[in-house]
Amino acid sequence: MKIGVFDSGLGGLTVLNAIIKNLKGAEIFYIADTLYAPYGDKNKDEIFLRSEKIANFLLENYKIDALVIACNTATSVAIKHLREVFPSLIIIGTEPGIKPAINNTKTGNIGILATASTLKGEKYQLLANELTTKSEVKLYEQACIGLVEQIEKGEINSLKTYSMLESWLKPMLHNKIDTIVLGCTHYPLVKKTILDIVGDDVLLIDTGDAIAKRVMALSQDLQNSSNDKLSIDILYTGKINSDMVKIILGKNKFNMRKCEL
Ligand code: DGN
Repeated sequence: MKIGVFDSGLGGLTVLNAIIKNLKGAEIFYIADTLYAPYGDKNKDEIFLRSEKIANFLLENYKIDALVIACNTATSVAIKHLREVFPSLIIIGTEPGIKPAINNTKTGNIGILATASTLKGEKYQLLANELTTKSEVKLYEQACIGLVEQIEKGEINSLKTYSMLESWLKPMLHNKIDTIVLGCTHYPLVKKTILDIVGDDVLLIDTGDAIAKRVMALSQDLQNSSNDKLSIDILYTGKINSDMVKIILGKNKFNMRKCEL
């Protein structure tokens, strides 16, 4: 099976990690669209255009069987559009795990950390409305402006990143949240810092595993999924922090090169 995965940068690698943990063999082509990152402050048309270009590139060059949008922002804004433009491509999106958060919360107060575009996006709004009208929970949404940029720079443990997170999380603690949804695929990379601030009693929900399960099911369905070798190609459009890529992917082997699209 050939799988295309994309994000604006490093964040989608947290999803890629979850996918490869569960898959024996596949050819994976990951695009870090760093030249156009972050997506969080781009408008709808720009995100449509980038998503479309990336899907086209992966189809033409690598004949992918499925595309994973490893980015909440691009999913929230553009998945509907992509499915219209590429009706025969299997497209798996990423969305904040509000449902598992509702199942977990005891206080009824849930924190949602995401980019401004995700929170404004139609898909997120519909999901949040639908789920909160059916239950008693209250969502405390926080657009984490600048956090993706900190992570892209490799500032996972810096003082600045800590105080940004603290300024968003302290008010949430005040509101007795016991569950936090990591609504951006970059945020699992600062999980430790978040837990340092909120404490281990708060559950953090990220969506990598849920997506990996869907990819697994797909690989069993697809007839050409029998290759038992795993190959990972990381392509990037602008600059990339290659040390961070190595840290995130750990001992997994991968090829890396720049591409123009
Ligand atoms: N990893 C992306 C997401 O899940 O939303 C970050 C998007 C961005 O570039 N801000």
